[in-house]
Amino acid sequence: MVTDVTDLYEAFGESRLPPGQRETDGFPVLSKGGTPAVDPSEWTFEAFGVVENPLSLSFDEFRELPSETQTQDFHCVTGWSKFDCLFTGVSFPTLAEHAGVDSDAVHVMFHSADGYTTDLPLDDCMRQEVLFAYGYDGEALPADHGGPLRVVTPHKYAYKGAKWVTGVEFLTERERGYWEQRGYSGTANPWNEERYG
Ligand SMILES: Nc1nc2c(c(=O)[nH]1)N[C@H]1C(S)=C(S)[C@@H](COP(=O)(O)O)O[C@H]1N2
Ligand SMILES: [Mo]
Repeated sequence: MVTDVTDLYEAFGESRLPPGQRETDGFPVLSKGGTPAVDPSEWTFEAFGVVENPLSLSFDEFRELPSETQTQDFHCVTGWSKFDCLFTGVSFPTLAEHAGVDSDAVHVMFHSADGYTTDLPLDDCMRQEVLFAYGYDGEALPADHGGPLRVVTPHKYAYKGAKWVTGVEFLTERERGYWEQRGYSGTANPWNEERYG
């Protein structure tokens, strides 16, 4: 079963294509450096910070979590958007439930194998369409696009979606991620053109 969430823009703006964006057919690769070598058999995923049940999962264990497949749009802050991406993975709320997030958690930091980090308010993460994705188009997520596991955030600019994600940290106050420390928006709503600041 595939859930189509490409209508989520209706909660944010008039048009499916956010202002200042152009639609692209391909799927560009955008990374701050190269693609890190991640061996899925060595890889572990951690959920930590203010949680009752810190998680440390192998890739096989991660894939035993309840999963879903969604059709989503993808908006890069540099100006391209890709419609109708088919991602399979575990929703953020499902993961948060397994970790038992404490009631004083308000913010989230995602950590990646290439040293990348990105942060979001917890409320912006607790949405069904925020996925820890290991599948793309019915296949394993390609390494260039963040395989074995990445985050996707169709309601935000895509820099909020950490590729090669190795962990999610629950915080009691905001900390800033890689691009957020360099002037990019903390909230990154494409329909308000929250690119900087
Ligand atoms: N770990 C990591 N995640 C990352 C990045 C990165 O450099 N490292 N770049 C971000 C940016 S700016 C974008 S637009 C998307 C690009 O994803 P793609 O290469 O699959 O198109 O990944 C985001 N996640
Ligand atoms: Mo981006």
